[in-house]
Amino acid sequence: MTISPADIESIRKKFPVLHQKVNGRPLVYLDNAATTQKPLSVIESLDHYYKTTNANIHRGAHHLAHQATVMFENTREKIRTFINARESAEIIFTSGTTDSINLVAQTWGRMNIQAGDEILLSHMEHHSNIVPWQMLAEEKGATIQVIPVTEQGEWQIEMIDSLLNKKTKLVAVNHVSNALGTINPVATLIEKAHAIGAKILIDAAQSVAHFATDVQKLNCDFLCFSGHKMYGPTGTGVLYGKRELLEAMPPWRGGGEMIKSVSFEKTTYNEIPHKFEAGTPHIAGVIALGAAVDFIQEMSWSEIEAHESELLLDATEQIQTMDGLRIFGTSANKTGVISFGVEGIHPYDIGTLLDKQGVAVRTGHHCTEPLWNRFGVPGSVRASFAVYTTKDEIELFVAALNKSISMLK
Ligand code: 7TS
Repeated sequence: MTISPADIESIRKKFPVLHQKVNGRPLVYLDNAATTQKPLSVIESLDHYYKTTNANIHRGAHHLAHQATVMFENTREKIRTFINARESAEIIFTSGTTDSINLVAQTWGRMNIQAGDEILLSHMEHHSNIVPWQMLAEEKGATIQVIPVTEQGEWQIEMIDSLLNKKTKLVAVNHVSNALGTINPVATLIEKAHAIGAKILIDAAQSVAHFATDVQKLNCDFLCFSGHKMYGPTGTGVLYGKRELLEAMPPWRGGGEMIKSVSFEKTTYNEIPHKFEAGTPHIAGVIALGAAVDFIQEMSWSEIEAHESELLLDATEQIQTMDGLRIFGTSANKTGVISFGVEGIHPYDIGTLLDKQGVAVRTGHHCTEPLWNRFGVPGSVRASFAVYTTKDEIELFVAALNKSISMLK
């Protein structure tokens, strides 16, 4: 069941930023893979917290400190339910996906990766799921292996069995590609990784706002995502990890909150999740992330998925026949992301002309340079949808694209 146009209108009313003109035209915001806009409930949560509650958490004996702690921990429980983790201690708050991946690389990674070991990534990873592993591999003398990507923008599945071997200690892949929109068959890879004794991290930055995530069902070891791509504030993120792994990992950043006791002779560390949350976190942001989870859960996943895939189908049908246009990522399993190029035209020029018509898209390499090298192009134009995107906006985008191409040819 999809969301009715009337319901989309009432959803849009919750997003003040959408109701403005850009360059004299109604804003058509199609850069949701970079960051989603925020509903009033999230904005008001931030405002309300600073107006009524602001205090530091976990340490104060006073009323406001207690209130702030309860609200902060309440979001941890909401996130636990949201991804179906066993317990809220398995939810660590970070500043985003990048921070979460670096945390795993610098703790689990430094403890478990040795010279000669292999880390398996895919050719469609975001730089933040490549560079932390390269830094680790360089330090340890380990090597990076890569799952190749097909012309359709899918993993070359038949290569996986030969890439996984006794030396593979970690697999780190995204659930959904930010550059292509491909939904990757992570469940199969998780099983295969475990069969050879490797751990597996899922970069869920582009999936958590678009379909249900169940970490117990997936049985992944780690899962990372950002608050700002799921209608929540920037500067918030999550690392999920299985309890036994988190407990065995050394702490990363040292400071307040992450300790049990400190002396110059010996410092002992706090329990999880606090062991990994040194210093004052983005308290207001985490509380507002709870409001973002509530916003998503007011809808059903089947409604969100049906709406976003209708938009994808609609936009794909209309643009794929345009002269010289090539869509990158043509898998049957995709979220609402269309990446494309037009022969003889630089993506940046299309993006600039679309912007002049009020249409916000992203152009460039989208932090996936190895992927574009594989396709032999410098990057793409990317339109990405959210639950508030309408069919009318797709029409405006298509018309603006047609006009831009005819001006540039
Ligand atoms: N992983 C994936 C799959 C992503 O899409 C991104 C951000 C990240 C990791 C990093 O997330 P951060 O919140 O820590 O920055 N992707 C994009 C994008 O596609 N355009 O801008 C940011």
